[in-house]
Amino acid sequence: MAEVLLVGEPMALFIAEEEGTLDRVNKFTKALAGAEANVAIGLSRLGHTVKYITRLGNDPFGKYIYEKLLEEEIDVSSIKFTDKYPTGFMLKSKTSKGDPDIFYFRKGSAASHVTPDDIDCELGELKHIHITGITAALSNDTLDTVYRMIQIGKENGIRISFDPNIRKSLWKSEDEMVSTLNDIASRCNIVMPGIKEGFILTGSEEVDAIADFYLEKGAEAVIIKIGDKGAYVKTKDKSFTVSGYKVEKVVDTVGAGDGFATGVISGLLEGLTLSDAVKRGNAIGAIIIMSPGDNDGLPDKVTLEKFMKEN
Ligand code: KDG
Repeated sequence: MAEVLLVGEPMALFIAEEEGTLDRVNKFTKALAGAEANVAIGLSRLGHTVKYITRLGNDPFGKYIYEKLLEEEIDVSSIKFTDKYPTGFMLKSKTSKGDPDIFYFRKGSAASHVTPDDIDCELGELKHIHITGITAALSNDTLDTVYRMIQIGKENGIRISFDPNIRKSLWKSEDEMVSTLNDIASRCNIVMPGIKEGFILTGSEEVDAIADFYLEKGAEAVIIKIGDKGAYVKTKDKSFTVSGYKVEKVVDTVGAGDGFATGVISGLLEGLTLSDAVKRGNAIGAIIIMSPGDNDGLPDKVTLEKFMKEN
């Protein structure tokens, strides 16, 4: 097993080349999406070994995604192909203001049929498990898989980070979403919500209260993303804010949270302090929003160091 384990749904992503509503756009560029795949790519580019588990349809999107992950030197040895279900895909609009619109074609996809048995039991070098709420939302099987990952982490003393990554359209109801995501969060070591997600999940707008909510439930560290202001961090012993980086021109905000998680996880794997790991998270979060894709902007070590030195 690699240093980091991720399970998720990768999708073909079609990025609008012109502004306007998705039904009106004529030209799209094909890319790869999927929160966990983004983090896997980010970590691999920074030199970490990553195992990514999913199921893909035996179709052109599945082949495209598999090859992309291989190119990124990710361990894909446990990915299964199926003739029964298709690979999901999604559309993303182009916008100069705020977040783009997205539309999914993923219901009943191959990845939503991932089960706990898809996870290898051999641990080897495994040091970190990263989970997002997207995998939890896809189906009962993928939710069970998330709990299996947590069990593996807990039984073997492996650090688990959790990004709620709220996607309301993937859940049956808001109540179910909130209770499930909070239950998962309470079993993980590091919880990383965005401030708006923190409000949805805890009912509080205050970073300190959001952090306390999860610390009281058992998390060791809560890291709340506060947009261009950076991130607020709280553990049992201390709390602090790590300022964000200035971004010249925001091209596309999607993927910022995955870039942030990449920075935090890689920093911790390399022995950085929590504060320095979060600083790296802020840096990668800033770099990624200057590119149109969800992961094309993820830096290698040289690019990351240059950005952090110059900004
Ligand atoms: O975090 C970025 C992801 O949102 C994106 O790549 C696609 O996984 C995705 C989703 O479900 O929105």
